[in-house]
Amino acid sequence: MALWYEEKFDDKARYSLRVERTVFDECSEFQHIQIVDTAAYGRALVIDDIFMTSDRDEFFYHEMLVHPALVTAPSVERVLIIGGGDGGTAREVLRHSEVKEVIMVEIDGTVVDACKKHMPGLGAWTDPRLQVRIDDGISFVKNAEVAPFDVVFLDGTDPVGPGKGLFNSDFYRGVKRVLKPAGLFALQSESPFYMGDVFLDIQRRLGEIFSAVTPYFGPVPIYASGSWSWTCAGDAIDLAAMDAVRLEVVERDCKYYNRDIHRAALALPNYLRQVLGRR
Ligand code: SPD
Repeated sequence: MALWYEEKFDDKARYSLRVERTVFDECSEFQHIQIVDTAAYGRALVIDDIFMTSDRDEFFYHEMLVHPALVTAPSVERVLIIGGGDGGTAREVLRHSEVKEVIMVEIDGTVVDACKKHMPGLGAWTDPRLQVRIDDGISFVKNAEVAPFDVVFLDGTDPVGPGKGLFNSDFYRGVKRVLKPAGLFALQSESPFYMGDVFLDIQRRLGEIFSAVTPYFGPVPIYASGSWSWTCAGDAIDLAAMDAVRLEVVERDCKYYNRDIHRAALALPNYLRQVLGRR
């Protein structure tokens, strides 16, 4: 009999994938981590029963989290990633040759070890510019004595488990503390359709801390509803101003991202213009 793995979006909807084999299943100090072979998406990482990423569709999510910020930030030498334990975000960041140093602060070493072993294609773990610290990202941005970053990425889970604290204003203030004045903060901001309340809450909180907040949109097939959003925030950002050289180099090898996708992703659908008061 076929085994189906189910993510419950809420009490009204679920998403099911046929699983051929479980390759990793462990509860860490923080969360339940599974790596499963699915018939539709290949190998997939699941945390606390929520699909995080899969070999087949990960490029949508990681390219869209990373490149809009990295082709528009004034400089990209020093990059901080909070979360991102599967390695996909760091891999995309490291594709930019102007990036000199990437610090990734991931709370759960079990995710890093499991992904290195079972989903090795996701990461660029041997790149000497990458430094992985197994530590709490919330306290890192609040307390760490570090030189400021050009760009900070948040690549966490949904607001459950250890990921909850990554969706509040204190954390966002911490991010601002470690950013250069013209720095840029990019994060995944959930499904605007299915998790509209979380999406709006993120926009509102960021808007109280940064002078510009720009959401943008794209597909991530394995996530709730498939319609996803990311957001860039900063005090001096212009997501429409793409650096021609960085763009040219990076878009060549992307599977999803390119300059047309970048421009189109910034378009606000009417239902969101209305709720965001941007009519
Ligand atoms: N609904 C799941 C959202 C998860 C976002 N982060 C995924 C991690 C991929 N690197």
